[in-house]
Amino acid sequence: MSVEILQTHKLLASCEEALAARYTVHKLHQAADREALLADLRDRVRGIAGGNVGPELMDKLPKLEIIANFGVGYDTIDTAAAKARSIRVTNTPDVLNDAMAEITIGLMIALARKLPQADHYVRQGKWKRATFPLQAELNGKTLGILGLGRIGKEIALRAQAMKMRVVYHGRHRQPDEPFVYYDKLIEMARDVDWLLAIAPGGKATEKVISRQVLEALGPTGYLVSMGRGTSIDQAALLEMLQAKTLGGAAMDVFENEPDIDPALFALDNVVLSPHQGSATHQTRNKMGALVVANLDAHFAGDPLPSAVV
Ligand code: 8YV
Repeated sequence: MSVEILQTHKLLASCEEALAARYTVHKLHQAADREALLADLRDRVRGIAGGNVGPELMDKLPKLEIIANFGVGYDTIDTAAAKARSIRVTNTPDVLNDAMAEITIGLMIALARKLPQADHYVRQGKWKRATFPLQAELNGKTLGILGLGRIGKEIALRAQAMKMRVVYHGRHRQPDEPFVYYDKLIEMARDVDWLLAIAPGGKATEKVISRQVLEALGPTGYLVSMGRGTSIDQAALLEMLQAKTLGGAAMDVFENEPDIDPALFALDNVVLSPHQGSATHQTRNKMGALVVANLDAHFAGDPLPSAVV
Protein backbone atom coordinates (compact mmCIF):
# COMPACT_ATOMS: atom_id res chain seq x y z
CA MET A 1 0.00 0.00 0.00
CA SER A 2 1.58 3.32 -1.04
CA VAL A 3 1.80 6.30 1.29
CA GLU A 4 -1.57 8.05 1.61
CA ILE A 5 -1.71 11.80 1.03
CA LEU A 6 -4.46 14.41 1.01
CA GLN A 7 -4.79 16.85 -1.88
CA THR A 8 -6.55 20.00 -0.67
CA HIS A 9 -7.51 21.57 -4.01
CA LYS A 10 -7.29 21.05 -7.74
CA LEU A 11 -3.70 20.99 -8.93
CA LEU A 12 -2.07 20.94 -12.31
CA ALA A 13 -2.71 17.73 -14.34
CA SER A 14 1.02 16.96 -14.54
CA CYS A 15 1.31 17.30 -10.76
CA GLU A 16 -1.80 15.22 -10.07
CA GLU A 17 -0.54 12.47 -12.40
CA ALA A 18 2.86 12.40 -10.71
CA LEU A 19 1.23 12.24 -7.26
CA ALA A 20 -1.15 9.46 -8.31
CA ALA A 21 1.79 7.47 -9.72
CA ARG A 22 3.50 7.47 -6.33
CA TYR A 23 0.88 7.92 -3.63
CA THR A 24 -2.66 7.01 -2.73
CA VAL A 25 -4.21 10.42 -3.21
CA HIS A 26 -7.43 11.49 -1.44
CA LYS A 27 -8.99 14.65 -2.91
CA LEU A 28 -10.53 16.80 -0.20
CA HIS A 29 -11.95 19.28 -2.74
CA GLN A 30 -13.94 16.47 -4.38
CA ALA A 31 -15.27 14.96 -1.17
CA ALA A 32 -19.06 14.92 -0.86
CA ASP A 33 -18.60 14.93 2.93
CA ARG A 34 -15.25 16.45 3.92
CA GLU A 35 -15.60 15.59 7.62
CA ALA A 36 -16.47 11.97 6.88
CA LEU A 37 -13.46 11.69 4.56
CA LEU A 38 -11.14 13.25 7.15
CA ALA A 39 -12.50 10.97 9.88
CA ASP A 40 -11.90 7.95 7.67
CA LEU A 41 -8.38 9.10 6.84
CA ARG A 42 -7.57 10.10 10.43
CA ASP A 43 -4.83 7.52 11.08
CA ARG A 44 -3.64 7.03 7.51
CA VAL A 45 -2.71 10.35 5.88
CA ARG A 46 0.99 11.27 6.21
CA GLY A 47 1.25 14.11 3.71
CA ILE A 48 -0.68 17.02 2.21
CA ALA A 49 -0.28 18.53 -1.26
CA GLY A 50 -1.87 21.93 -1.86
CA GLY A 51 -2.48 24.65 0.72
CA ASN A 52 -4.96 26.22 3.17
CA VAL A 53 -3.91 24.16 6.19
CA GLY A 54 -4.57 25.36 9.73
CA PRO A 55 -4.37 23.68 13.15
CA GLU A 56 -7.92 22.29 12.81
CA LEU A 57 -7.03 20.22 9.76
CA MET A 58 -3.66 19.25 11.27
CA ASP A 59 -5.42 17.92 14.38
CA LYS A 60 -7.76 15.83 12.28
CA LEU A 61 -4.71 14.10 10.77
CA PRO A 62 -2.46 13.11 13.70
CA LYS A 63 -0.15 11.07 11.45
CA LEU A 64 0.58 14.11 9.22
CA GLU A 65 4.32 14.56 8.62
CA ILE A 66 4.59 17.05 5.76
CA ILE A 67 2.60 19.79 3.95
CA ALA A 68 3.86 20.50 0.43
CA ASN A 69 2.45 23.94 -0.46
CA PHE A 70 1.72 24.67 -4.11
CA GLY A 71 3.14 28.20 -4.27
CA VAL A 72 6.10 30.22 -3.02
CA GLY A 73 3.80 32.15 -0.71
CA TYR A 74 2.65 29.95 2.17
CA ASP A 75 0.44 32.46 4.00
CA THR A 76 -2.44 29.96 3.85
CA ILE A 77 -0.45 27.52 6.00
CA ASP A 78 -0.22 28.04 9.77
CA THR A 79 3.51 27.38 10.00
CA ALA A 80 3.65 27.93 13.77
CA ALA A 81 0.99 25.25 14.27
CA ALA A 82 2.89 22.92 11.94
CA LYS A 83 6.14 23.50 13.81
CA ALA A 84 4.44 22.80 17.14
CA ARG A 85 3.28 19.46 15.72
CA SER A 86 6.67 18.62 14.10
CA ILE A 87 5.07 18.77 10.66
CA ARG A 88 7.40 19.87 7.83
CA VAL A 89 6.23 22.55 5.40
CA THR A 90 7.65 23.17 1.92
CA ASN A 91 6.98 25.73 -0.82
CA THR A 92 7.90 26.25 -4.49
CA PRO A 93 10.47 29.07 -4.67
CA ASP A 94 12.72 30.16 -7.54
CA VAL A 95 10.95 28.25 -10.34
CA LEU A 96 8.46 31.14 -10.70
CA ASN A 97 10.84 34.10 -10.47
CA ASP A 98 11.10 34.70 -14.22
CA ALA A 99 7.37 34.36 -14.87
CA MET A 100 6.62 36.77 -12.02
CA ALA A 101 9.25 39.27 -13.20
CA GLU A 102 8.03 39.18 -16.80
CA ILE A 103 4.40 39.87 -15.98
CA THR A 104 5.32 42.58 -13.48
CA ILE A 105 7.14 44.57 -16.15
CA GLY A 106 4.31 43.74 -18.54
CA LEU A 107 1.70 45.15 -16.15
CA MET A 108 3.80 48.27 -15.57
CA ILE A 109 3.99 48.91 -19.33
CA ALA A 110 0.26 48.14 -19.67
CA LEU A 111 -0.52 50.77 -17.01
CA ALA A 112 1.96 53.40 -18.25
CA ARG A 113 0.80 53.07 -21.89
CA LYS A 114 -2.84 52.20 -21.13
CA LEU A 115 -2.54 49.06 -23.28
CA PRO A 116 -5.96 47.59 -22.32
CA GLN A 117 -7.67 50.89 -23.18
CA ALA A 118 -5.66 51.24 -26.40
CA ASP A 119 -6.66 47.73 -27.50
CA HIS A 120 -10.29 48.58 -26.72
CA TYR A 121 -9.93 51.91 -28.58
CA VAL A 122 -8.84 50.18 -31.77
CA ARG A 123 -11.55 47.49 -31.52
CA GLN A 124 -14.18 50.21 -31.12
CA GLY A 125 -13.01 51.81 -34.38
CA LYS A 126 -12.11 55.06 -32.60
CA TRP A 127 -8.63 55.16 -34.17
CA LYS A 128 -10.20 56.08 -37.53
CA ARG A 129 -11.47 59.26 -35.91
CA ALA A 130 -8.49 60.27 -33.71
CA THR A 131 -5.09 59.10 -32.55
CA PHE A 132 -4.88 57.55 -29.08
CA PRO A 133 -3.69 60.05 -26.43
CA LEU A 134 0.01 60.20 -25.54
CA GLN A 135 1.01 58.14 -22.49
CA ALA A 136 3.99 57.61 -20.17
CA GLU A 137 7.28 55.65 -20.26
CA LEU A 138 9.23 53.63 -17.68
CA ASN A 139 12.75 54.72 -18.64
CA GLY A 140 14.22 57.43 -16.45
CA LYS A 141 11.69 56.71 -13.68
CA THR A 142 12.44 55.34 -10.20
CA LEU A 143 11.04 51.99 -9.03
CA GLY A 144 10.83 51.40 -5.28
CA ILE A 145 10.65 47.72 -4.36
CA LEU A 146 8.98 46.54 -1.14
CA GLY A 147 10.29 42.98 -0.83
CA LEU A 148 13.70 42.64 -2.54
CA GLY A 149 13.63 38.84 -2.32
CA ARG A 150 14.21 36.26 -5.07
CA ILE A 151 11.37 37.59 -7.25
CA GLY A 152 12.06 41.24 -6.37
CA LYS A 153 15.67 40.88 -7.54
CA GLU A 154 14.60 39.45 -10.90
CA ILE A 155 12.20 42.37 -11.34
CA ALA A 156 14.98 44.83 -10.41
CA LEU A 157 17.18 43.38 -13.17
CA ARG A 158 14.47 43.84 -15.76
CA ALA A 159 13.58 47.32 -14.53
CA GLN A 160 17.23 48.30 -14.96
CA ALA A 161 17.05 46.95 -18.51
CA MET A 162 14.16 49.39 -18.90
CA LYS A 163 16.61 52.14 -17.81
CA MET A 164 14.76 52.61 -14.54
CA ARG A 165 16.51 53.53 -11.28
CA VAL A 166 15.81 50.91 -8.59
CA VAL A 167 15.65 51.48 -4.82
CA TYR A 168 14.22 49.23 -2.12
CA HIS A 169 12.77 48.91 1.38
CA GLY A 170 12.60 45.79 3.51
CA ARG A 171 13.20 44.50 7.03
CA HIS A 172 16.91 45.09 6.62
CA ARG A 173 19.53 46.48 4.25
CA GLN A 174 21.10 43.87 1.95
CA PRO A 175 24.80 44.86 1.75
CA ASP A 176 25.40 42.84 -1.42
CA GLU A 177 22.68 44.70 -3.35
CA PRO A 178 23.79 47.76 -5.37
CA PHE A 179 20.48 49.62 -4.89
CA VAL A 180 19.77 52.50 -2.49
CA TYR A 181 18.07 51.21 0.68
CA TYR A 182 15.30 53.08 2.49
CA ASP A 183 14.69 52.11 6.09
CA LYS A 184 11.35 53.93 6.02
CA LEU A 185 8.74 52.78 3.47
CA ILE A 186 6.92 56.12 3.52
CA GLU A 187 10.11 58.00 2.62
CA MET A 188 10.71 55.63 -0.27
CA ALA A 189 7.12 56.10 -1.45
CA ARG A 190 7.65 59.87 -1.43
CA ASP A 191 10.75 59.60 -3.63
CA VAL A 192 9.70 57.06 -6.25
CA ASP A 193 7.53 57.10 -9.38
CA TRP A 194 6.60 53.42 -9.08
CA LEU A 195 6.06 51.45 -5.86
CA LEU A 196 6.17 47.66 -6.25
CA ALA A 197 4.68 45.43 -3.53
CA ILE A 198 6.24 41.96 -3.77
CA ALA A 199 6.43 41.09 -0.11
CA PRO A 200 5.06 37.87 1.40
CA GLY A 201 1.53 37.85 2.86
CA GLY A 202 0.68 37.27 6.48
CA LYS A 203 0.34 39.36 9.66
CA ALA A 204 3.80 40.97 9.37
CA THR A 205 2.96 42.77 6.14
CA GLU A 206 -0.76 43.38 6.67
CA LYS A 207 -1.67 46.79 5.23
CA VAL A 208 1.97 47.82 5.33
CA ILE A 209 1.11 49.87 2.24
CA SER A 210 -1.13 52.14 4.26
CA ARG A 211 -3.12 55.23 3.30
CA GLN A 212 -0.16 57.38 4.41
CA VAL A 213 2.22 55.43 2.16
CA LEU A 214 -0.19 55.76 -0.78
CA GLU A 215 -0.56 59.50 -0.09
CA ALA A 216 3.25 59.80 -0.12
CA LEU A 217 3.30 58.06 -3.52
CA GLY A 218 0.75 60.63 -4.65
CA PRO A 219 -1.18 61.76 -7.74
CA THR A 220 1.68 61.04 -10.19
CA GLY A 221 2.77 57.81 -8.49
CA TYR A 222 1.95 54.26 -9.59
CA LEU A 223 1.46 51.18 -7.41
CA VAL A 224 2.20 47.65 -8.68
CA SER A 225 0.76 44.89 -6.48
CA MET A 226 2.25 41.43 -7.12
CA GLY A 227 2.65 39.88 -3.68
CA ARG A 228 -0.55 39.58 -1.61
CA GLY A 229 -3.60 41.83 -1.52
CA THR A 230 -3.44 41.83 2.28
CA SER A 231 -0.29 43.97 2.29
CA ILE A 232 -2.23 46.95 0.91
CA ASP A 233 -4.97 49.06 2.50
CA GLN A 234 -7.37 48.24 -0.33
CA ALA A 235 -10.11 50.61 0.87
CA ALA A 236 -7.68 53.56 0.88
CA LEU A 237 -6.30 52.46 -2.48
CA LEU A 238 -9.76 52.36 -4.08
CA GLU A 239 -10.73 55.75 -2.63
CA MET A 240 -7.53 57.39 -3.85
CA LEU A 241 -7.79 55.84 -7.34
CA GLN A 242 -11.38 57.11 -7.58
CA ALA A 243 -10.29 60.57 -6.39
CA LYS A 244 -7.18 60.43 -8.61
CA THR A 245 -5.03 61.33 -5.60
CA LEU A 246 -3.01 58.27 -6.65
CA GLY A 247 -1.74 58.12 -10.24
CA GLY A 248 -2.68 54.50 -10.93
CA ALA A 249 -2.31 50.86 -9.97
CA ALA A 250 -1.52 47.58 -11.70
CA MET A 251 -2.79 44.72 -9.55
CA ASP A 252 -2.36 40.93 -9.81
CA VAL A 253 -3.40 40.24 -6.22
CA PHE A 254 -6.36 41.46 -4.19
CA GLU A 255 -8.30 40.98 -0.96
CA ASN A 256 -11.04 38.32 -1.22
CA GLU A 257 -9.83 36.83 -4.50
CA PRO A 258 -11.51 36.10 -6.84
CA ASP A 259 -14.49 38.05 -5.50
CA ILE A 260 -12.73 41.41 -5.73
CA ASP A 261 -14.37 44.83 -5.27
CA PRO A 262 -16.39 45.59 -8.46
CA ALA A 263 -15.79 49.31 -7.90
CA LEU A 264 -12.35 48.67 -9.42
CA PHE A 265 -13.93 47.71 -12.77
CA ALA A 266 -15.05 51.26 -13.60
CA LEU A 267 -11.62 52.80 -13.04
CA ASP A 268 -9.50 53.97 -15.98
CA ASN A 269 -6.30 54.27 -13.95
CA VAL A 270 -5.95 50.57 -13.07
CA VAL A 271 -4.88 47.41 -14.83
CA LEU A 272 -6.47 44.30 -13.31
CA SER A 273 -4.92 40.82 -13.58
CA PRO A 274 -6.42 37.61 -12.09
CA HIS A 275 -3.51 36.47 -9.84
CA GLN A 276 -1.76 35.01 -12.83
CA GLY A 277 1.82 35.90 -11.83
CA SER A 278 3.07 32.33 -12.06
CA ALA A 279 0.31 31.09 -14.36
CA THR A 280 2.30 29.79 -17.30
CA HIS A 281 2.48 26.15 -18.43
CA GLN A 282 6.24 26.14 -18.00
CA THR A 283 6.25 27.59 -14.48
CA ARG A 284 3.25 25.79 -13.04
CA ASN A 285 4.67 22.46 -14.26
CA LYS A 286 7.90 23.26 -12.42
CA MET A 287 5.95 24.27 -9.30
CA GLY A 288 4.04 20.98 -9.43
CA ALA A 289 7.24 19.01 -9.87
CA LEU A 290 8.70 20.73 -6.79
CA VAL A 291 5.65 19.77 -4.72
CA VAL A 292 6.19 16.14 -5.71
CA ALA A 293 9.97 16.35 -5.20
CA ASN A 294 9.49 17.60 -1.64
CA LEU A 295 7.08 14.77 -0.78
CA ASP A 296 9.37 12.19 -2.42
CA ALA A 297 12.40 13.49 -0.52
CA HIS A 298 10.53 13.43 2.78
CA PHE A 299 9.28 9.88 2.42
CA ALA A 300 12.72 8.74 1.24
CA GLY A 301 14.29 10.35 4.30
CA ASP A 302 16.31 12.75 2.11
CA PRO A 303 16.87 16.51 2.68
CA LEU A 304 13.89 18.56 1.47
CA PRO A 305 14.51 20.64 -1.70
CA SER A 306 12.57 23.67 -0.39
CA ALA A 307 11.57 23.54 3.26
CA VAL A 308 10.17 26.53 5.14
CA VAL A 309 9.56 24.59 8.38
C1 8YV B 1 0.26 30.48 -6.80
C2 8YV B 1 1.36 32.38 -5.75
O1 8YV B 1 -0.22 30.19 -7.98
O2 8YV B 1 3.27 31.10 -5.55
C3 8YV B 1 2.52 31.89 -5.00
O3 8YV B 1 2.70 32.32 -3.85
O4 8YV B 1 0.70 33.26 -5.35
C4 8YV B 1 1.01 31.72 -6.99
O5 8YV B 1 2.16 31.39 -7.69
C5 8YV B 1 -0.90 30.55 -5.95
O6 8YV B 1 -0.40 30.53 -4.68
C6 8YV B 1 -1.84 29.41 -6.23
O7 8YV B 1 -1.60 28.32 -5.56
